[in-house]
Amino acid sequence: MSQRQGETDGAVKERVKTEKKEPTQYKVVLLNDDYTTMEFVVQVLESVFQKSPAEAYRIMMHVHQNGSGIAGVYPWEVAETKVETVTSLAREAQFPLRATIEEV
Ligand code: TYC
Repeated sequence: MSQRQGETDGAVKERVKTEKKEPTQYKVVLLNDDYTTMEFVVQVLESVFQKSPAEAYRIMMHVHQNGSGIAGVYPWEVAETKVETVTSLAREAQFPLRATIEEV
């Protein structure tokens, strides 16, 4: 064999990344409650999260039945702003609707 040390037929060893990368995207999660109206949640999903009426209704029902659900996935600052907007719209309408941020 005439191969030099460390070489194998021109193959280059690549390090396969297995570490988890820091998330650059965040889920905005809507939380269920007993007082916010379904209609208001659908309106919020349409106006703040740009969902179609059908998708907004589907997400709202998911939250209603499961306790929480993803309204959208965004970079950190966008997610933060969406949560603030939901919170202030809800406060204005006197509903206890809440949204939180989770890592993707
Ligand atoms: N559970 C509410 C009701 O029965 C509806 C609702 C859905 C509230 C989703 C909040 O994030 C929510 N009126």
